[in-house]
Order: sequence, then structure tokens, then C-alpha cells
Amino acid sequence: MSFENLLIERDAGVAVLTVNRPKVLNALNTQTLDELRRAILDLKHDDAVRAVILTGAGEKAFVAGADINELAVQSPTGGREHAVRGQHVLDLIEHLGKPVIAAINGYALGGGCELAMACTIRIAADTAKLGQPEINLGILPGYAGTQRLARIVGRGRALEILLTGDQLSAQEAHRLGLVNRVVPAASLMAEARALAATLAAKAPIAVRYILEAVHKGLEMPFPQAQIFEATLFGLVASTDDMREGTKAFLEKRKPDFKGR
Ligand code: CO8
Repeated sequence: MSFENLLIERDAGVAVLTVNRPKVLNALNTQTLDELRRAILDLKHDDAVRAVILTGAGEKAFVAGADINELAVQSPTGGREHAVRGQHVLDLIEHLGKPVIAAINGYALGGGCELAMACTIRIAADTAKLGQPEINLGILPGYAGTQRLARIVGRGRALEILLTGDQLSAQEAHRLGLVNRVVPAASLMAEARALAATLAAKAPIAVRYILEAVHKGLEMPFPQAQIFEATLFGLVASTDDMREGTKAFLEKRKPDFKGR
């Protein structure tokens, strides 16, 4: 599978996906979104991949948003289609069934912040800037940013970020819970790779069910979410990895999970 605007590297259970349009600060045009969709589906079905890192090419940007050249000429129906397509790609990332770490190496604005929010865990370089500046273009986020941001940082904080369009420093984003960690820019990829390796060594089916229990469960009424969790718990009890995990504990050794 070859891409024009995306780089993929796979090593020891971890795939690194890099949005590669540094001349426009990795802005997401239609083609890049489609390449992301294809790459994510490919990684979903690759059993050798157990964790993914998503980042941007160059030192300046993670993703500076949707490509404003395309937004400037969109029609109402085209704009709706574009938003639905983008939402679908971000849903695929959220529901990949494997952890996706956003390594935020610079600007994560608009669609870039939305992309990071669809990831499982966000690590930001201390030089990164995050925000939803759509309001300054006379538009609103269209890749579910209004929804994910409010769920991550709370309604009041989300409204302030969305209505001012202000850029947040990495430290401020961390204070608000928008990013999990802030690290020196020079060690961002090393930190992301170390976390990805840790997650890649966990039992893949249990990882998948935890992601499902949290993401799907949060959209259900609490009693149904509890039953959903209990059902997944019952299912995971059928796996070789459960037997290996419990046996390894009792034998005082590290487990070797196979994803079965
Ligand atoms: N789209 C297209 N080109 C971009 C984008 C973008 N989002 N961001 C930067 N670029 C281009 C610039 O035009 C510039 O190109 P050129 O060299 O040809 O002039 C190049 O990248 C470098 O950028 P700057 O010279 O502006 O770099 P600065 O360091 O001066 O500024 C900023 C960096 C602050 C990041 C600035 O580039 C900026 O404000 N960019 C736009 C940020 C933004 O508004 N993002 C939100 C876009 S809207 C969006 O994401 C909506 C998502 C949902 C859409 C739903 C579907 C309808």
C-alpha cells in the first residue's frame, strides 16, 4: 500500500503513521483523509500491529487543521459530505481496537486537534500548541470536535476553547486534561515509542475490550454499560491470554500474551 501524504513504519508490534505534508503544516486535504482511512483499516487487520503512534512530519506541526484551500470553496452539500467523511475516519481511529498514541509535535489546530482527540492517549511536546480556531474562519469544527472536546475537558472549558479559538500551550492543555503528558520536544518520539511498546506487550484482546468498554460504555446508560462490561469480562475469560496472565502471576514470571 503506497501513499503520497502519509508515511508508515512498522517495527516490533508498533506502527508509526506520519502525516506528511510539511509545506502546509500537514493540513488534511481530502486525499490525506482518504489515505488515513485506508492506512487505519490496514492496521486494524494486521495482527502483528498491537499499538499505533500518529504524528506529523517536520518539527512545526502535528496537523494544522483541515486544508483551508478546500474549505474556502466548499458548497453546503460538499461541506456536509466532507465533515461526515472526516468524522468517519476519526471514528475508525477511535474504534481501531488497538491503542493509538498521538505524538503531538507542534500545532494541533482545528481538524488536527480533533484528530488528536480521536486517539487513545495524547503526548505533547512542550512546544506544541492546541486549539480549535475554526471560529476565526467563520465556521465550527466538523470532525466531531464540539463533541469530543466537551467530553474530554468538560462543557464550560470546551465552550471557551471553541468560542475564543485561542491556541493553548502544551502545559495549559495538560492542565485541562486535553493531553495526558507533556515532554521535552526532543524526547517526544522516544516517549511515544516507549509507551507504545508497553501497550503492545499487553494482552491484545483485553486491550480491545477495555477500549470498547470505555468508548461504547460511555454512550450507554450506566446499568447497560455495566452489563456490557460484565459480558466482555466473561468473553475475555475464554482466552488463552487470561490463562497465561493468571498462570504467569502465580509462577512469578512475565506473561507472554499471544492475542488468543
Ligand atoms: N490549510 C492549508 N494550508 C495551511 C494550513 C491549513 N489548515 N495551515 C497552514 N497552512 C499553510 C500556510 O498557508 C502556509 O503556506 P504558504 O507557505 O504557501 O504561505 C504554510 O502552511 C505555513 O504556514 P504559515 O506561514 O501560516 O506558518 P506560521 O508559523 O506563520 O503560522 C499557524 C502557523 C498559526 C499554524 C498558521 O499556519 C495557521 O493559523 N494555520 C491555520 C490553522 C487553522 O485555522 N486551522 C483550522 C482549519 S479549519 C479546520 O480544521 C476544520 C476541520 C473540520 C472541517 C470539517 C469539514 C468541512
